[in-house]
Amino acid sequence: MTVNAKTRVTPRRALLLGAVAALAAGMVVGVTGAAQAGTTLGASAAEKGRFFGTAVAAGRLGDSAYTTILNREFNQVTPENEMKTDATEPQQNQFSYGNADRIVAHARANGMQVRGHTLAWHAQQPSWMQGMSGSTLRNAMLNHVTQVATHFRGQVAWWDVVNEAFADGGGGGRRDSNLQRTGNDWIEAAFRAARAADPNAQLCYNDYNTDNWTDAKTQGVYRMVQDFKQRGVPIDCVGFQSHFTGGSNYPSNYRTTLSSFAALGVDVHITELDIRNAPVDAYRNVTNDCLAVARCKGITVWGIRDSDSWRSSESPLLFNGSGQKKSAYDAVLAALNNGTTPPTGTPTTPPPTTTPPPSGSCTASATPGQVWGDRYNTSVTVSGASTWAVVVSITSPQKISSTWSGSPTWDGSGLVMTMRSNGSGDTFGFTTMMNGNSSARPQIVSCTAG
Ligand code: 9MR
Repeated sequence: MTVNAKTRVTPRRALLLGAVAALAAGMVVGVTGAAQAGTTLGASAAEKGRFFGTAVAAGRLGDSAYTTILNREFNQVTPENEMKTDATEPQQNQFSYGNADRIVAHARANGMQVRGHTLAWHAQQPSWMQGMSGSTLRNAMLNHVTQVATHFRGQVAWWDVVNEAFADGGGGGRRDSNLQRTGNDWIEAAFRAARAADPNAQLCYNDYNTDNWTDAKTQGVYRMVQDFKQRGVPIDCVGFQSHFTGGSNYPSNYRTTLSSFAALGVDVHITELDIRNAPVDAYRNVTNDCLAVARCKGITVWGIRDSDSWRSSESPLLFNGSGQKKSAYDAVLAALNNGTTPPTGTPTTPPPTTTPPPSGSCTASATPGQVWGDRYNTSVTVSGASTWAVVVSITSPQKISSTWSGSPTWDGSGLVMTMRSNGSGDTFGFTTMMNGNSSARPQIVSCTAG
């Protein structure tokens, strides 16, 4: 993937270009050497090493009021509907790329990167696919991934390979769907097929209601990404749709969610941002949360003007129906201009793994301790209960060789330890022998009070 000219403009180059343009216009400029604040979302985000994008509808590309804002403000686009399965393969093995190609051509002509959305999803399936099951569906899905990713090879920077595969609610498990019923490995199969078809595209998992770090759904996706990274399943990024309704579901721990996923070794993206009534504070905070996480590489809003939105009655976007900037726009631009440039090459420290507390339960946080050539320590701190049982699992062939400050019992495999409080406080610890696997780390499975 080549970096396009628009995102490659460095602050110094932007300053020089601005100075040259001003001189050409006969103005006298004082070059101070300080980077200028960006005056558009895309330019300002680019100065911070990020993108700022929007969902785009092919049907609106003929609307000059729309394209004026699009071309001025954004350096990334996501086709809102045009790359979904029903659009790209309306009849089995008959592919239809007209509208998607139009968006890609517009993006490339204007120096914008493209996020492909989406290759495998339970929704927006063409009718021929909806009725399929088993290996017939699995093969059809993999063929779709291969064909579409091949068609757009070199033109799509990121693919939402799989969209919305986890269930809402408390279980943290997968959503039931015809794809899920082909076998739990359908997601990794889709990622492998996408990598084979376009080795240079960044491959993302994308979902909604995964913003609150303590939600079971967030933890379920986290465990899947962690597992994929440990087993070498090709995944590069996680998208947080972030369709917020204002106060309640924009969680105060959103930044923790972004940084926790980033610490797994994936980029994180805010992929479909819109917020009911576009509150200034929430838009500012979301922007700052992204800027605070070095691997949060960009923000995409889900439409340009309120009138373009899938929920236009809630006026959730940055431009009103007349194309004027709203207060939330000013807040986002100011946050981008105040933001810091992410350090490059800075190692990320994994945050403690935390289990969400079921009601009446407790929370256990694991902190990495000393590491030797053949073994390492982990300490676990429990909050929310004075007596507790914490279940910890390790990865074979690793083996826990000693523990302290708790009473352990083991399952038959020796890989799952239940540690009970023994009156010595709220912290326990243990040593794990690596036995040749130096990368796996213990997982907190649950914390039960009492
Ligand atoms: O904004 C999209 C709308 O025009 C479509 O009718 C709808 C159904 O395909 O999808 C909307 O976009 C969704 C996105 O693809 C996935 N996350 C939720 C978005 C809003 O529903």
